[in-house]
Amino acid sequence: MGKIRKKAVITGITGQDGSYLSELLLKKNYEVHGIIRRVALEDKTHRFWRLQKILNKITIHSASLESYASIIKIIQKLKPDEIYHLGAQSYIDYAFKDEFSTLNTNINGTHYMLSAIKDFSPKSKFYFAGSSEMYGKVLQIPQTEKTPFYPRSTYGISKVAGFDLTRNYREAYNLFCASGILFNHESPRRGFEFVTRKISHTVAKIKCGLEKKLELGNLESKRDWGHAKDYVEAMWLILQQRKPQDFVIATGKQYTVRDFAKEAFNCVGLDYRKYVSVNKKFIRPSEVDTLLGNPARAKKILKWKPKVNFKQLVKDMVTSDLEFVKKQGY
Ligand code: NDP
Ligand code: GDR
Repeated sequence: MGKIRKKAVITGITGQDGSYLSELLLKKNYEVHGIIRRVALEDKTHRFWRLQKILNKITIHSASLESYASIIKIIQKLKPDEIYHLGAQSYIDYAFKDEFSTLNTNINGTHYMLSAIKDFSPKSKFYFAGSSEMYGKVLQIPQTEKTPFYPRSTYGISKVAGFDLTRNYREAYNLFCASGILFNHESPRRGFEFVTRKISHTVAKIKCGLEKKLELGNLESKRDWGHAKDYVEAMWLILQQRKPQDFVIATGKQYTVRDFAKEAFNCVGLDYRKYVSVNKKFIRPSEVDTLLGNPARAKKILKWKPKVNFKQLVKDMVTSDLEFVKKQGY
């Protein structure tokens, strides 16, 4: 008789992290279930691009993070061992454009998941995708699990609310609910609207003669950038602990947007100063100027540390986008 497979449910499975996490869990012999919204099911070619290779190994369920009724049906039926709640409106520029839906999806979605677990599957372990954006206008450098939050966007506010809800369900109902406070993590599967992918993709287009310039916003903004493949490993480790606890997941190193652009152009033998300019339309109404995490606790307790450094990350993204542009022609 084979060992019983652990069952995991992932919201946001079509996203960058959802796809890497699915691959990791499949490698660990989990039964992987994904919750997907209807609109995505209707546009499989575009929305499922990150999952193409594993689509026949996972089970897809259609539900909406905006509907409690649709969530409970799935949680009640599956009673999974682990739930990774990654589904969210995650792009900060958009959070400024549509504050209401960002708050609704991110806060209610998390609340519905937690409430469904409490009432229908209290043994499930729950992971919440917290973010360094919760620190916003930072009150301490570097940021640890004890640094107070000061969010600067409705996205950041929604993540603080999700973090507090997760902690409250842990304390009030004795559930295994834990948050990772993840700093920026990137990869060739990053969405095109985020700055790193915008840079790597445009660099590839410039190198192939399909584009002439790269317009960015705040070049001096500082981020602690890691590789998504390393960060989904940390999510899994957080749910393997005996006690539910929250962890900062970061590299402990910081670079500016300018550094990222410079390194990306270097990868193809070009000087970024000839191509990059600032366009005010990409500057945010309230910016998070600097983020730097201290991952000491994760290192000590989870035995986690990032394997990919900044240079390797940039190279991975640019190399992959060169292949992408050559193949797709855009
Ligand atoms: P992505 O933006 O790549 O993926 C987001 C996922 O959420 C997609 O599957 C998307 O589905 C789903 N989603 C978005 N809006 C809704 C909605 N209204 N209803 C249901 N599902 C929705 O994000 P990442 O993979 O990069 O991030 C995963 C999680 O981690 C997010 O919660 C993000 O906020 C958080 N996070 C990310 C960090 C990072 O640097 N990447 C850092 C810290 C936290 P669809 O395909 O249908 O649009
Ligand atoms: P961020 O990621 O806001 O940190 O959120 P993003 O890549 O969008 O911005 C990083 C920094 O770059 C500056 N910037 C630009 N950003 C974009 N998108 N486009 C530009 O042209 C540009 N020029 C400069 C931004 O102002 C910012 O300072 C990401 C998301 O994945 C969140 O979901 C997650 O929680 C956080 O990371 C941690």
